[in-house]
Amino acid sequence: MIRILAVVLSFAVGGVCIGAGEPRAEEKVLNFYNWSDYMPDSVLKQFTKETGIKVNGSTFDSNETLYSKLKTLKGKAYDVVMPSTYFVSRMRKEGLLLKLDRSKISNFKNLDPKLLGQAHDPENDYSLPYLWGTTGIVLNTKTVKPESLKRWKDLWDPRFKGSLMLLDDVRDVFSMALKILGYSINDTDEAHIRQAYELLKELTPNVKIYNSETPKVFLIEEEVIAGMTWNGEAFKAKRENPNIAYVYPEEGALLWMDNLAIPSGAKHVESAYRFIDYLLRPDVAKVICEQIGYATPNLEARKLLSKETLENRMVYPADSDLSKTEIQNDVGDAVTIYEKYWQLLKLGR
Ligand code: N2P
Repeated sequence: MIRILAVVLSFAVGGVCIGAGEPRAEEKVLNFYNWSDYMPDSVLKQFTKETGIKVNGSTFDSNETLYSKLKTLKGKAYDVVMPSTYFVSRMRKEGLLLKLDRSKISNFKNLDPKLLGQAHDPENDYSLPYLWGTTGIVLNTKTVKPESLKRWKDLWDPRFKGSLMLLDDVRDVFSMALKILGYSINDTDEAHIRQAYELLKELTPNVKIYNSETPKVFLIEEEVIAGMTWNGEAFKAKRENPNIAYVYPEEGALLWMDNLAIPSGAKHVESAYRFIDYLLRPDVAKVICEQIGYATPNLEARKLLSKETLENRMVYPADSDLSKTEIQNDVGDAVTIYEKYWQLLKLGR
């Protein structure tokens, strides 16, 4: 009876039941958990068309949300996820990611060796770069003169009272303050993080909104006149509102990279490999870069990009834009210190 029930159940969940003892083919489904506004629909549709694999996409707006979902659901609900470098470190150390079988990723060869083998995953055993970018200053040239807003610290000017947007992202916001103070954005010293918090408290009167899900909307609709954002969000906003400009702050922009990974509890591992391999195809990576407005780590795709994209500093920073930048790394246990001050800041204490 129990056996019959098991067979019926496995059928009911949509599995292709071939018969006792034979391997069960994987369901043609992929559960993809990605940053919001980070993948063109056309790219997902094309994947389904080519493979017959249905993509169930859902989105998050911070690494912290992604991490807590993976923790609570033991990574079972998703097949492909997109942590930033510093969360790859944390997730792989905690056993949340599957060790990748490179033989299933034929397009690995297209990736820029300079962006592989980084500290967060030295052998890229658990993650592969998807896009990289910066966090910098955004402004609306109709109301703010670009010459008047060149430094992070300029955002503290009282003329911006109640009119700025900051990312709803603990590490980005604290990194800005740490940069102003001359510390590393990966600082783990509580005294320094506290100093950053004190500085950020002084910025509070200028902050109208914290948002990471749809920053471009607030920019397009001119609900804020300046602030902090990710380069691709400024790129997408500028497409619809030509007054939007992006500035690499003098103290240094923040550098980050987001990565494809398979959670250790993933149920559709074959689909996950096919998807990752598809995303690393040059023609696909090119469309992603051009539509989403972040730089691709795919060298073959880069060769296909228009001159216009390659020369657009909102997408590809010039070398000089990257002077003084630092890449965000895992801060280990200090993450709880950041969290504590972030909560205080958001509560206005
Ligand atoms: C896009 C999110 C960019 C990710 N909405 C920043 N790491």
